[in-house]
Amino acid sequence: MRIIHFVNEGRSQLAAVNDEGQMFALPQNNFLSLIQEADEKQISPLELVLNSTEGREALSGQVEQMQLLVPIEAPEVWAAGVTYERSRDARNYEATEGRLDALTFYDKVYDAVRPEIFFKSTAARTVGPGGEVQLRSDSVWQVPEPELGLVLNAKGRIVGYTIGNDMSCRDIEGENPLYLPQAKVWKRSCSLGPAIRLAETVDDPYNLQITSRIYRNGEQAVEGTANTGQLKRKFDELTEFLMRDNELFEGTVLLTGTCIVPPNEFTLAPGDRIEIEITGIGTLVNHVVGAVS
Ligand code: DO4
Ligand code: MG
Repeated sequence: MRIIHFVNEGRSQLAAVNDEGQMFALPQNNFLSLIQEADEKQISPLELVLNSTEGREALSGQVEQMQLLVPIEAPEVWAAGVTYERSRDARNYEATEGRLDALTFYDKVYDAVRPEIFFKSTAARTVGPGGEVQLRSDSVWQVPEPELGLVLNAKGRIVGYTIGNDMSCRDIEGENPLYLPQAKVWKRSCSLGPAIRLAETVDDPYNLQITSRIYRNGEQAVEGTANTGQLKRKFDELTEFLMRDNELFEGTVLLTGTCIVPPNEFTLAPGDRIEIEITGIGTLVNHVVGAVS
């Protein structure tokens, strides 16, 4: 069961979409209200959705025709890093200008007990499906990072899964790891969507296929695939560290790290179209725009 947030006759609305593609209107206006209500009633979001849609007629139309909005206005988006071998190797390349001869802090964090977790975005900096992600004006090496996103309630329980794009500047981060916040956080540097798959309806979150494609001038420029089975960490391990001595807000999203990195010579350009697909969640599509001052 997936939850979408869309515009209907000028108003935003939620709907549940079952595996047959049938859509059912939900009374809650947004996903935050849905998880809050489920918490108050001490039932799972899935139970609440099933109770709310029981006996209702399916909506006409198909998800592909809807004007989708960001599925959750996450108060905070956090991200884990260097959780896949591919990411560790890419960071080592950036940080050593390709020398790859000495042990780096990326090697260390990959094997350490404590994972890398950083602050990525706020609701105001995050765009939704079909939205425009923006490039930084002071970077010449920018890439999307396709990631599985965990949607958490205030107690740190995973209530759903979504797709995230952790837009990143490889040159800024590679120059000095202390520049990480600038390599990761700026206007429209994060996107989420197109839907939230309710956690209880995912058979095995460690076996989800992730595919990323970047189109330039209508032609595919880059494609990559990976599987969440390649993740070095467990989701509970990541959420446990995020919650340590921290207050978690309802609807926080935790991105779980990238496993797909474009070839080293590739950098995003205005006009590019980014597609990120994850099994059972859908395809997140975003358009790249140049820096806007
Ligand atoms: O160490 C920097 C960031 C890593 C990251 O964002 C990732 O692995 O996805
Ligand atoms: Mg990342």
